[in-house]
Amino acid sequence: MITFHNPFHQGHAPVHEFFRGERVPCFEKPQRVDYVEEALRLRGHEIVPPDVDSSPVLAQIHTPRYLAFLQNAWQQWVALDPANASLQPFPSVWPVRSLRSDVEPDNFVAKLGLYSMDNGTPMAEGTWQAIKAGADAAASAAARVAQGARAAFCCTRPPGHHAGPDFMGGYCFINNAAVAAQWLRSQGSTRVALLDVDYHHGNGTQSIFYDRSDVLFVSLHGDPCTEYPFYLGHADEAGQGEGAGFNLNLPLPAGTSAAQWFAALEQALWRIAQYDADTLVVSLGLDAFEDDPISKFALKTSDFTRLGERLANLGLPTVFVLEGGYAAEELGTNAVNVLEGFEQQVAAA
Ligand code: SP5
Ligand code: ZN
Repeated sequence: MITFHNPFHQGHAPVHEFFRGERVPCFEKPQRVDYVEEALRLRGHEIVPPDVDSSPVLAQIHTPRYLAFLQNAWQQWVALDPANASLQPFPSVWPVRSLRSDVEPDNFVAKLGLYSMDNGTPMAEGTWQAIKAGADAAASAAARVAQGARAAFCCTRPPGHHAGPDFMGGYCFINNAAVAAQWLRSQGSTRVALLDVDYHHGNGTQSIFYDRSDVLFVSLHGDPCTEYPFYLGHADEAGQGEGAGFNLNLPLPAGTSAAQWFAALEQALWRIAQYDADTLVVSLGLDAFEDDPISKFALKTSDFTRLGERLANLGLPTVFVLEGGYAAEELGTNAVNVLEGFEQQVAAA
């Protein structure tokens, strides 16, 4: 399967995040994607740079003022004080209920809070270049599938599925899977299914498509009553307006076994088949892995092969987009297992 990689991901390399009030090393680190690319090369897969500009589609899924903020954020941070160049910006104030988010403040830290759902999404000097190239890689993978490829993989970081129309969060800035889905829509797909198998609910993707029926969002994830992102991802969120009935959340308790997880996957696949999707986007988080350091599902390395096989059985043109997964060394094997499970099943069919 062809892989579109992100030539600039290493420029997004913040050092710290917060855990229980203390600064700890970032879980979402450049080595994640380096391990995946190494495994892809070792197993003979083609890796190419992005070949399309995602800009037109970016403007359809994120607001203009949020995109402008992302593009200029680092420059504004350093303009506050040149010494900031060696520090990371973190938000410290947010417009929660009853406060206004329609007026963009001038103060940089206030803007950062306006456009953030958490303080867990650190930026670095190269963040904009990295996230724009990641969106281009997602659009490129979608373009290849729109041109007739059975499948393509977007191997990028930072991930995207927590990023909503006008906010970042959960290590995510631009919603790469939404970019892929919107690209497919612009190229003739009429019913896109977006399946999210990351351990964490894809709140950003859900929000982007919540009132639309042309993109069905289906997610398997840790129950938000106990797991990040906490404030979205419950089973009663079914979509609204035109989108009513086109959002399916399958929350599972922390500690869910692989057998229970695959039973929920069957429900997800059944809904996608019933929708009569013509194209599939997979938000491929690998943090359902048993040894993931921040997650609590129990998939083994061999289960990722089985996941790829099951996805292939849908018989749909498929775009895979890398999301989370923090057991960095094992990410390579787990990612390639999904893609090869998929390819082997296609070849056998
Ligand atoms: C894309 C993605 O997977 N984002 C996940 C964001 C999770 N953010 C909260 C991280 C909390 C880390 N908790 C550390 C627990 C160490 N035992
Ligand atoms: Zn995750």
